Amino acid sequence: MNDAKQVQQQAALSLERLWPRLESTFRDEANAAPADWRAFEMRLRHEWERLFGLLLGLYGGQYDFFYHLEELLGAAARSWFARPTWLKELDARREAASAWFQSQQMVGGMCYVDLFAGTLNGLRDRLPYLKKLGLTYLHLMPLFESPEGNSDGGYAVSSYRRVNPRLGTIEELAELAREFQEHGISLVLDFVFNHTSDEHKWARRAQADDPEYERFYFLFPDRTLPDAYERTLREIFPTVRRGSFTWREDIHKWVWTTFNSFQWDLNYANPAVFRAMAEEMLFIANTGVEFLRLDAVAFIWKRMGTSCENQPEAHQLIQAFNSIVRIAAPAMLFKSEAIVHPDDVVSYMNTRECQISYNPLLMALLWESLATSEVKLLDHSMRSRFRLPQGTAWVNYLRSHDDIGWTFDDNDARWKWIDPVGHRTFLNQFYMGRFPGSFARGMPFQENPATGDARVSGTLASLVGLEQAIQSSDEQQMELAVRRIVMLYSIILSIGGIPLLYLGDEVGTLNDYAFASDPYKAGDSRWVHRPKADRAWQERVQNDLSSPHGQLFAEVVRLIALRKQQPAIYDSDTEFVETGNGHLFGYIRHGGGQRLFVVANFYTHPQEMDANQLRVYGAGYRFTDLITGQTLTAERPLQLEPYQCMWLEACSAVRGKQGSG
Ligand code: OTU
Repeated sequence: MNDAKQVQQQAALSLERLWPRLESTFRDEANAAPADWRAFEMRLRHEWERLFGLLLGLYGGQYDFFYHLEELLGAAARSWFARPTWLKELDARREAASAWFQSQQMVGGMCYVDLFAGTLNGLRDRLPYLKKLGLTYLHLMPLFESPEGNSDGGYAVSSYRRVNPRLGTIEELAELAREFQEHGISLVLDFVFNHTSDEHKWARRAQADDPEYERFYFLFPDRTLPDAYERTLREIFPTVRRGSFTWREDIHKWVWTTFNSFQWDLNYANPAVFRAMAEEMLFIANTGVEFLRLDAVAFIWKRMGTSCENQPEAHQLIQAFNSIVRIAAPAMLFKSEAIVHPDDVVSYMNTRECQISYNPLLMALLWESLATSEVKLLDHSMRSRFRLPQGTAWVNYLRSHDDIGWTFDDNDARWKWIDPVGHRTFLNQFYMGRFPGSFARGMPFQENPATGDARVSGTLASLVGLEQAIQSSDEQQMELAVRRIVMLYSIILSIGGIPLLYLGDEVGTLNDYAFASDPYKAGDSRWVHRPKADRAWQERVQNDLSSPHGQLFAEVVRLIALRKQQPAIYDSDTEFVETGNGHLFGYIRHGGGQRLFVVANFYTHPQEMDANQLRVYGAGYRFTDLITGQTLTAERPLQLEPYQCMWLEACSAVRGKQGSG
């Protein structure tokens, strides 16, 4: 008998034993809501073999495996009974149309509750603004209880069940989720599951020498194991402290801390950790989250002698979490946050693991093309790396709350005669404004003295040159900066996947250097692009078309609305094309009876594309550029202004669409 068969049999046998026990535990609930119980049973039976197989692989060797299994199923059932009716209705709707998030109607936004709107209730007041932008997806940065002072912007969670009291309550969060859902906006929250804060009750118990909770983390009495691990670890936050371990004088132990020293890595080799975190996850799911952003997915499994990133078990863990969600909160999907090598980024994406993922490669290479004015690396990389497994979608972004890291593949670069190491140094210099002629005003993040590695902080507007242009009152540079932003947005809005706006960028918010005087933020340059929204200013400039901010805002709103009218942007593949001009990036989208040829000029000077190529890629002779509304013919070469992006549709196709109503 082969392995798969054996697992199948074991799965069936164990369910035969576990199910009656579950039935008796939940007899009262099942009697009160028999249809609910049947739905749970159906989903459980459907998922069981997969979930069992995954957990057996991860934890089958543990003496208390079946105990954890039974507890886990109990938690799933409890969570299902506690799931609000509106979410159960959403579950059914989402299951019936599982590709819903691939629609061109999707537009994402992200913000910090406090910085954007003060509190959760304040955020509810901003609903009209979010709707004006056309958002259908809103990622709220970590909002659970976390340490006072430095909490890594909330990425050090002290309780997954209590909202930070400065922002509101868990009830207010649930109300917001429901209200926003009624307005077509899906809530996105983080699952910070690689680590907890050192103030989480589990960490507190570990600090009090409780052996059960010491096993939740990685604690070491001396440097023997930390030294052995560090031989192959990458330093993630080298300016916080060297290495990945922190000495705790109070308990006389070294603690594994991949990120800040107050973020304690969880030990998923312990089945109790998996079970405990699964329960926290289900609790979060029941507040009304539709996309759970899995923070730092790459790091969750450690193995001596490896980088402890992207281990096979990391995938199995996410699949197991996913499987539990399919049983007890099926509307919820996973978003992967893996800012790692492009091959690894894609490895988290499939319907059984993460359905959506940040696209850090597109993000980094758009910035790369902007710095070099050339699209060869972008074009070459996208050709082989943009395609995704069925049922998954990219989240395409220009800026997030984090730094920009240059995560392209070294061989992709070499293929285009680019030296990857030297090129990264150039890109860092360029965006830190240290390169002659650079328009950018970025700041270094986590510069590693040992390797010379660094990443870049800064707002979209400051990185494309708006800050510098405004300071020197250079109107021409201001216009170019706005054009750069509009071009970049035109790409992420049309390339396929969910475009994601970092709120504030749509009005060209500049860097805010005030963080340097806050002792809790000074050491982390990412705060330069996390300013508190100045609402009075924003309302003033937003509608002022004489200001670059107002011009930008109007254009962003218009482009978002335009995207939503293009069936070609729905799902399907993107075909990248050779434009014959090193400054022009081009791709074709087709679907829903429409064909769009998108071309973008990454140079500060006007550029041309050959008329023949236009005819071939555009499949026609006369075109409408949907962005300007201009009609053009392929009798002459295509002319693009500096940083212009065109969405070209052949005129016959336009007529066809009208004809079919
Ligand atoms: C994530 O980012 C969050 O987005 C950050 O805001 C947090 O600080 C961090 O996790 C810890 O919770 O290093 O610079 O390669 O994959 O996980 C950002 C590392 C980060 C990334 C990513 C991490």
